[in-house]
Amino acid sequence: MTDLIVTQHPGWVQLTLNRPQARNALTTALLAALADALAQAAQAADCRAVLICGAGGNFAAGADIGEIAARTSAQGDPRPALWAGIRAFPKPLVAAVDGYALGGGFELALMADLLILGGTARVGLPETTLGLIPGAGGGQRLLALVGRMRASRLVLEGEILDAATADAWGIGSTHVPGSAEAEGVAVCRRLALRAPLALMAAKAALVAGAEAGLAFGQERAGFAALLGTADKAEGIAAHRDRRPPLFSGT
Ligand code: CO8
Repeated sequence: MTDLIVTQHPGWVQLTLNRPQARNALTTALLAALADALAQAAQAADCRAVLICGAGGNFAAGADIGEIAARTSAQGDPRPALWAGIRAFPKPLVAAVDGYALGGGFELALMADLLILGGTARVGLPETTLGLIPGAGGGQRLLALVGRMRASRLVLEGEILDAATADAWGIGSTHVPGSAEAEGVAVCRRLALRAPLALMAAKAALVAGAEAGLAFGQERAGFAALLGTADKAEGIAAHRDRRPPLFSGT
């Protein structure tokens, strides 16, 4: 079974995260497959938009916690370059969020140009619950969307929002009562009929304007510094044992 299903449609491509047994948690291998598929879609003249969705009723429950547990230093970590590759995709990127989009999964959805919230969507950045912080720019992108106080509820308190609240806060481009994936298909069909050069130029300007001044480097450095802490080890152990963590601040 492949972890990323690539489906070609007329004028657009659908990428389905396919680790439903692990709530589509993003392993390095899955991130690499995603970055590679997007690089190919960027080059393909017959692809004018990409839809990312998840198999089994969830988008993605974050970076793979097993991998994060094993990594105690940022040295040699291939993931920042993979995230950068995903972010550099120049054509319209649509994220269809059904079920959970947490941690790195929500960070991925926040990189999209259009984020569709389905009725079951649940979004959050619970990294601090694990003794970590968002590491792929998600905290910064959320800050830009909802402002500092609301971003702090997710980032500092680990709050998880339902679809209606996320929509009310301006996190989604669209909120549908049913399937986000079905709505994403409709959106990509429309995008595939629009002027591709104009869409790329428009996306580049929107991203540049929205992301100017965000502290991506500081967020990434904070994540890297926390990888080797006792609190990260305790946060992940507590998550696995389904008990409240006891943090020491070391
Ligand atoms: N990683 C690995 N496995 C996972 C993950 C994950 N993030 N999430 C769920 N799974 C696995 C579980 O371990 C479980 O496996 P098994 O059946 O073998 O025990 C299976 O998926 C099903 O999980 P649950 O039984 O917990 O399913 P529920 O439906 O009860 O709950 C939840 C679903 C709420 C999504 C729950 O699984 C959960 O809380 N998951 C963890 C969410 C989380 O903390 N995410 C943040 C991870 S840290 C992160 O994303 C950092 C990003 C940094 C990016 C920068 C990199 C450079």
